[in-house]
Amino acid sequence: MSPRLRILSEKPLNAETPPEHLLSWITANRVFFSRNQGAIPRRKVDLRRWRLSVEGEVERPLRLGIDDLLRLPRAIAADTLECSGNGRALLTERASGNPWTLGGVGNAVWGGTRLREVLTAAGLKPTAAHVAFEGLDRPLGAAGVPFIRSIPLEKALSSTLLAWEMNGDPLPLKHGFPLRALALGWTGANCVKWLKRIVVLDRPWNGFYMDRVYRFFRKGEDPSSGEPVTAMRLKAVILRPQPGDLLPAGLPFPVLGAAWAGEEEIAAVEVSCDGGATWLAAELLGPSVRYAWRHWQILWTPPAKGPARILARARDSAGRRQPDRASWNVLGYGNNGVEEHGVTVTVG
Ligand SMILES: Nc1nc2c(c(=O)[nH]1)N[C@H]1C(S)=C(S)[C@@H](COP(=O)(O)O)O[C@H]1N2
Ligand SMILES: [Mo]
Repeated sequence: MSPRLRILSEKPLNAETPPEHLLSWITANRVFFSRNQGAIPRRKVDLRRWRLSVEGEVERPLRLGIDDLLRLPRAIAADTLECSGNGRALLTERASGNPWTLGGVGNAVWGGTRLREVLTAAGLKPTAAHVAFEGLDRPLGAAGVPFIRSIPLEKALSSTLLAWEMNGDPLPLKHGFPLRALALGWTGANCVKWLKRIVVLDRPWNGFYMDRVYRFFRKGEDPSSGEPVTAMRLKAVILRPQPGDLLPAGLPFPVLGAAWAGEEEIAAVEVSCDGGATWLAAELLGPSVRYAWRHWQILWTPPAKGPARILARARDSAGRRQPDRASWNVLGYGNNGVEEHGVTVTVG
């Protein structure tokens, strides 16, 4: 296993990207976080035998080989992928699940074709309403439930990619070789890896990974009554300095971070280096591309010796603001609290 990642669990493999590797616009494949509910296939499937089946509420069920996909119009998209549980370990009230801190996120340039091309080729019946995806991974645990997820047809037709390339390389085995779905701007759970089957449905898929998890619910509530996790939430994270770092007084220090907004764009990031008393507009860095994160910086000259608390907050193109505090839910999804992501350093 790569020593560059921080392992949260071995079986299934869950591992996060250390903050220093989140500083580049593209997250290299070898340091991209891994999140799995089941066992990663042991080896790459033989492409001569692999088929993608497209079935359900379609006029013409299809069985597509990789060559069939390569003949479809090509699509390339940058997409920041974040696990719904990223930031869970930063919540003040404990929530169950893997203890992700900052690194359950990464940005890649993905190559493939639009899901719309495949659905159009199969011909949608008027009853079509949701699109479900199933992978080749082996379920783990007593229940042995396969990771099947569905997304609304509107998302499937407007902004979902079927990707076989990641940052210019064939999709690595860990990230879904030979094909994965990417619902652009939505959390990782909506982006099924190792695709073997796409089923068009007249309603959402009914199963464990739709109804019991990936929903926002509170104690005592039925999980299936909770709102499903879809788009990634607006969030800014501080990548440098890190909690506990010692910064020299009187010397300018670039405070660096990243921010993302799901289907929206980052409009602004503000940073406070005095625990929220005063705020400065950060400079946005790098390419501005839909569905991809923005990096940002401010130059801060720490004044007096002692502890200092740094906070960052983002605003998006829809006029939304990042909340001061996370809204707690049983499975700890969507933590985008400004306070929860604050960093305390020592100026010395
Ligand atoms: N087949 C399959 N696809 C899956 C998963 C899985 O367990 N099995 N996990 C999902 C979740 S919860 C996330 S966050 C992303 C993580 O993608 P990555 O491992 O390529 O970073 O994959 C998604 N796709
Ligand atoms: Mo996830």
